[in-house]
Amino acid sequence: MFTKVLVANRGEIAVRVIRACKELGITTVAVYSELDRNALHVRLADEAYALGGQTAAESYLNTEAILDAIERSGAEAVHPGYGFFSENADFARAITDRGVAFVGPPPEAIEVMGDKISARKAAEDVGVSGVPGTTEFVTDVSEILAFGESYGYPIAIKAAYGGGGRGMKVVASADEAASAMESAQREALAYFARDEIYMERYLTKPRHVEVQVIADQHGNCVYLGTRDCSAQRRHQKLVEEAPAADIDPAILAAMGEAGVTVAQGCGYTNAGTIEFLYEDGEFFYLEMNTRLQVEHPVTELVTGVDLVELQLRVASGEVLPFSQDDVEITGHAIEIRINAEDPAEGAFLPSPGPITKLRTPSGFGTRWDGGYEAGDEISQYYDNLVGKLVCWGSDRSRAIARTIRALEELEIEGVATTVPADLAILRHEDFAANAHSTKWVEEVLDLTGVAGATGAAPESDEPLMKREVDVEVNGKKFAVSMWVPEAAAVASGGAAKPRRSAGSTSGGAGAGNGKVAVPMQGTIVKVSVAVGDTVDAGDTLVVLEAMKMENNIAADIAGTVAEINVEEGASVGGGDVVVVITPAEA
Ligand code: MV4
Repeated sequence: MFTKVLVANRGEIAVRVIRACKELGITTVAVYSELDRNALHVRLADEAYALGGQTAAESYLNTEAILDAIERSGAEAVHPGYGFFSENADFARAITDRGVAFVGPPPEAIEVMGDKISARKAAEDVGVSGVPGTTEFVTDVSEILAFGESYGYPIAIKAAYGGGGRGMKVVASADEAASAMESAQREALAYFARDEIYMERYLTKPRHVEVQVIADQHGNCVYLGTRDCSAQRRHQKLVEEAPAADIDPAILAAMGEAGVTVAQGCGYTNAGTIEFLYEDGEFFYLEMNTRLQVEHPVTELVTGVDLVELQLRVASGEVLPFSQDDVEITGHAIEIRINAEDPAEGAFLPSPGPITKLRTPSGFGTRWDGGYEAGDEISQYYDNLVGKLVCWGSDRSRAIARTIRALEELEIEGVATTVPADLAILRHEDFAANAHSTKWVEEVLDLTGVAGATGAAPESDEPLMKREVDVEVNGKKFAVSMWVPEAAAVASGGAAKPRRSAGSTSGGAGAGNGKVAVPMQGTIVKVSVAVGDTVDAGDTLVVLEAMKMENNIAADIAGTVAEINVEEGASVGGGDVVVVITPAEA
C-alpha cells in the first residue's frame, strides 16, 4: 500500500479521499488554489501545496503546478477525484511517466471511452449493444431516412465527440431529418469544435441505470450492483439511488455482467461506471465513465464496500479482496446532491457566497459527505456542490422517509440550495411509485413557488495581504507566507486575525485591537507570556504548530497581557482569540 497520496482535487471529494487515506494510515497531501488556502480539504490534509491561481484552469487544471507538488511532496500516488483531471489520459500519463501511480484506469482505457463512437464500438466488439443505431458517422440525410424506414421514429442525432447531452437532436419524423441533422452538426461544431454526428433510435421514457465496477491489475473485475440516476435536470443529477428499483433481478444481473464485459474489453482497472438506458425490460449501453463518480456512496451503503479504499488497494497492486459471489446488496440507499443553486421556479441559478450557518443531519443510516463547514465560502469559480446527504434504509420507502427526515434537519444559511427541489422530488408520488424517467424533473415536476431562501446576508470580506514571516522548526529556518487582513499585516509581527471574526476590525488605520487570534487550525506548543506582562507590537505571545510548522503568533499592539485563553497543548481553530492585550495608553 502507498504511504503518501496526493489528492488532486478540492471540495467534498478531496475530503472523501483524505478520510479514506487516513483510515489506511496513508499520509495525505492536499493542493489548493489561492481561494482554497484554508479550505476544508486543506485543513484535513497532513500537508498542503499551493497551486496558485483562482480559476480551475489556473489551479486544479494546472499540470505543471500539480506535477511540482507531487515532486516536492514525494507522493507515490495521485487520486484525481472526479472532474478536473480524472478523465484526462495525458495527465494520467504524465503521472505514470514519473513512476507515480494514478489512482484510476490506464490512460488507454480513458482514451477508448473518451469519445462516444469508439466507446460504442468497444462495447459492441465484446457483444454489448447500445441503442440500435450507427457506429459510423452520419454524413448524408438519406442515411437518417433509411434508418427511419427500418426502425421508425423518433431518432436521436448525437455529437460523436460531445458529451453531457449537448448537441443531441430528436427527429420526430422524416420531414424533420434534414434540419435536425444540420442543427446537430452546427451545435456539435460550436460546443466541441468537431461536427461528426451519429444516430440512434430515440427512447422516449428511459431510466438512467448504471453499473459500478471495480477491477484489479490481475484480471479480476466485479460489479457492485446498480444505481438509478433518473432524477436529473439538464443532465445534472439531483437524486441517485441504489439499487435500481423495480427491475427484474435477472435483468440487473445481466446488466452487471455486461458492465464487467465492457470494462474487461477495454483493459480497465480501478473503479468505473457503465451507463445504460433502461426501458420496458430492455437495457442499452450508453457510455462508460472512467472515474469514481459523485454518487458512489449509495453503492457503498448497500454493499458495505469502501470504494475509495478499494481504489487505493488495486492501484497499489493488491488483488481484489472478494469475488462476485461475495457481493450482496442490502437495503436501499438514496443520495441527495446539495448544490448552492436557487431552484425557485425551476431556474437553479448559481448562488455562491459564504456559508454563514451549516448544521448537518445525523442519526441511523445518515451520512453527510461535505466539502465545507460554516464560515467557508462557495466560490463562483468551482462546482457549487456543498455536500451530499446519503441515507440507507432496509427498503426503498424507509430510505425515502429517512432522507426526508434528514433533509428537514439540515440547516444551511448564506447561500440558496437545491434542498427545496430535492424535497419536492422525494415527496412526489411519482418518485415514490418509481414512475419517473430521465425527463420527469424537467417535464413533470412543478417547482413554481419553491422557495430558495438564502438566510443571513453575506458579510463583506476584509482585504487580505501577503506577509512573509520567518519561522524556526527544530532549529531550521523556513520562510512562511501568510495572508492576513491588511491592518494586521501592517501593525503586527505576524499575528493574523480571522477573516471574518466579529468586531475584529479596528478604527485607526494600521492599529490592531489587542484581540490576537490564530490564523489557522493547529496546536499551541508554547505560551511565551503571562497575564500582566507588558509587550510590544511584534513580540511573540504564543507558538502555534500548524501544517507541520511552528508559527510565532505575535502581539498586534503594545500593552499589557490581560487574558490568555490557551495553555500549551491546546487545540485551536482558525480565528480563535488566544491572547487579549490591553493597549498601553488607552
Ligand atoms: C438518449 C436518450 C434517449 N434515446 N439516447 C442524454 C445525455 C447523454 N449521455 C445521453 N442522453 C440521452 N440519450 C437515446 N437513443 C435520452 C437521453 C437523455 C438522458 C439520458 C440519461 C440521463 C438523463 C437524460 C436526460 C435526457 C435525455
